[in-house]
This record gives sequence, structure tokens and C-alpha cells, in this order.
Amino acid sequence: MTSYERGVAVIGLGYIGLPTSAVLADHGLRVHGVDTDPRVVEALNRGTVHIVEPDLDEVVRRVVDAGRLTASADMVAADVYVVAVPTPFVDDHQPDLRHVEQAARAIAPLLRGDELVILESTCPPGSTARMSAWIAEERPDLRLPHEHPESPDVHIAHCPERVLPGHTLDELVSNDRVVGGLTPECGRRAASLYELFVEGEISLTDAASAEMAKLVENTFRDVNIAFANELAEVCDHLGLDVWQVIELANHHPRVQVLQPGPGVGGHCIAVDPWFIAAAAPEQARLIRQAREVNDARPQQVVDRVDGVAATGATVACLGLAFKPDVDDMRESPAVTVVQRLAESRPDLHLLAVEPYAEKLPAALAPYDNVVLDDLAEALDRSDVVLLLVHHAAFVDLDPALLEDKQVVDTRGIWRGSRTG
Ligand code: SAJ
Repeated sequence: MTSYERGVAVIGLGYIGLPTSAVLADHGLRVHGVDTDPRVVEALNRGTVHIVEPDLDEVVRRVVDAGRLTASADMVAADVYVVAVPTPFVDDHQPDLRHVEQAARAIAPLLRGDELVILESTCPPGSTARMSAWIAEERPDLRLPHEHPESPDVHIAHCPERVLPGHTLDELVSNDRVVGGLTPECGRRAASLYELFVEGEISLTDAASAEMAKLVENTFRDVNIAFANELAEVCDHLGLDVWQVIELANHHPRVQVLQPGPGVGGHCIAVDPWFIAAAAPEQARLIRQAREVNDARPQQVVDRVDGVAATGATVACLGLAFKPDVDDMRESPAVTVVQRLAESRPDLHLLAVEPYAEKLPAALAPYDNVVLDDLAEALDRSDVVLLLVHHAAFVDLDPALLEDKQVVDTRGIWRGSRTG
């Protein structure tokens, strides 16, 4: 078995890096997390976590107490570097790889030969080779695999994460993984790290195919959600209940239409298709169109509320997270809806209910007409109930509480109570 005496450095302690660090440490490795946010580093060194993910706090406490997981803002020397930093896009939907580049350039001075560098962040095709080139720029004394595939000093691979937030710890272990090396040996070395904890199948390929496979997974989902969202518009136009239509169609053995909603959020599905569109702008026509369909949804919800809310009305906005039963409000269509309502209807009193938040997200904080409220009070005070996220607490709501209210249910959970 490969020895990892100097341990594993995980760069980026977010929704992927932190659980990955915890699982690696729980499988006996010495892991050091590196993050630019001092609050994240301090929390981890205290054995606490800064994100909501089932059972993560327990595992982190255990491995920190055992001395196998530590953190710092500075890069440390290690045998393996796992890069799990954000890869957003800039204004015109072009991929922004600056965090990957910073990580690569920070790792480079510590390399002494024979290390393994794994890129886990979702990236456009060619990014793993670019990471290798950034390291080569910093270390002309080393042979990097993009230029010296026959005998590199350092091994580099892409191993995209594919865990579902809310199920991260289970899926880290049980999901199949794709491992793409810049050379076959790079892939084999990366696979042997994942074999320590992955129970699913590990498929070996080249780095660019692994990069593209990851983008395809999330784009497949985005295009299918766009289909459901477009059906919602079509059914609305025809006066039909889209949820009933989808339920009926899904009885066909080869049909599985997804669910419409207020848009697609999170930092993955709403982002990754743009990486394909940027890499092949002429060819990726359907992919771009699907993004546009999904991005148009929040405004359609705003228009619907605008149509039912009288001047000065109080609107209970249920849910701000990007999907049910998580605390993550990044790229959340629910936040976009509330923000646009706050701006376009300053007469409305918007009571945001988010069981997973202690304060409003930064995007909503500046608006005087938005406050964070608890569910019972918001329902009591509201004229309009706008359901944005189907958190369990909202699904189980007593329908009697919605009587005499205008209801706009963007998730179809209170069918029969809906007016919008
Ligand atoms: N959504 C709908 N209708 C649906 C399903 C989802 O509107 O029928 C919306 C959700 O409300 C949410 C968004 O789509 O706003 C995305 O939610 P999700 O649960 O589909 O996916 P994510 O973003 O939490 O995680 C995805 C997963 N990818 C796939 O399922 C192909 C996960 O496995 C990836 O690891 C993750 O992206 C990632 O990090 O890339």
C-alpha cells in the first residue's frame, strides 16, 4: 500500500473539502485542511463545523480529538494534495479558475518529488492540464505530467466529486467515482487513495474525459429540470395542473420527468452547464437554452406574487435555501425571488422563514421590508403564503393554516390549496 507519511492536504474546507477531509481522517490518514477563511480554520481546530450536513459534526469532532485532522490558512507539505476550491463563473459565464490557480501556485514551492495532486473541483475540460502547467511555471526544476508524461516528478489527476448535499457522508463512501489521470500512472495513484474509503466502483480514464463526465452529469439534470419548468409554463398557459400531468406521464415505464420549481440553485447545476457552453459555444445550443429557461423561473414567481398581493400586503416567504433540508443559500432562486419582490414591491412586508438560517443572507439584509421570522408568526400575520423550498417543516403544515390566504406554491406540495 502507498504510504502517506506526510499526510494529505485538502485545500478548500467547504461543502466538499470538509467532509472529504473528515472521511479521509476517519479512515486513518493524517489530514490537514487549508482554507483562506480564518473562521473556518478556527472552527475546525476546535472540532466544530461551519456547515449543516448530517453526522458531519460527529465525525469531525472524533477525528480532531484523535489528532488526525488539523487546519491552517497556510499551505503545508504533504504526500497528497486534494484541491476542492470553488470554481464559479465570471459575469459573461466564462469559468473562473483563479482559486485553482492560487492553490496550484501555493502547492508548487512545497513539492519535492513523487507527490500526488488531485483536482476535485468541477472544472472545464483541460483544467487539470492547466493546473499542471501552473505548477510547472513555479517549478521549472520539476517534470510535470502535462509535458513529461513518460516520467513525471509529480502525479496529477482529476477526481470530480459527485455527492448530494444532505447525503454527503454516505455518498462519499458509496458512490462510484471517476478518476482521470494526466497519465495512466497518475490515475492509478489517485485511485489508490480513493480505494481507501470508496465502496463504489472506481472508473479510470484520462483527465479531460473525467472533467467532461462531471459536467455532463450536472448538465443532464439541468436540462431535465428545464423541461419540467417549461412544462409548468405550458400547463399554466393551458390551465392545467403541471404536477398532476407529470405524475400521470411518469407512470410510463420509460418516462421520469423531474419537478418544476422556482429555478435551479446551488453552486453546481446552475453553474456547470455554462462550462460546456463556454467550451463549445456553437454546439451547446440546448444546454444554453435550458440554463436560460431555468434562470427565467424566479421572475415568473415574482410576477405571480405581484398578481395576487394587494398593496401593503404581508407575504410569508417560506424557505431561502437552494433546496430542501439544507442550510446552503448559495445561488438560491428563493433568495432571488425575495430580493426582487423587495425591490419591485416596496409596499409589501416580506416575512422570510428559513429554519436553517439564524440571520438573513447578505443579499436580503439591506431591505427594510424583509425580516426573518418564524413559521407560526409568519403564517399568522400573512395575507399571501409563498412556498419557495419544500423543507420538511413546510410539507407537514396543517392545511387549515392556509385557509383565507392567497397561496403561491412553487413546489406543488399543497395541491388544492394553491391559487397561483
Ligand atoms: N431541482 C428542481 N427540480 C428537480 C430537482 C432539483 O427544481 O426535480 C432544483 C433544486 O431545488 C435545486 C437544484 O435543482 O435548486 C439542484 O438540486 P439537486 O438536488 O438536483 O442537486 P445539487 O446541486 O444539490 O447536487 C448536484 C448533484 N448532481 C446530480 O444529481 C447530477 C450532486 O450529485 C453533485 O455532486 C452536485 O450537484 C455537485 O457538487 O456537482
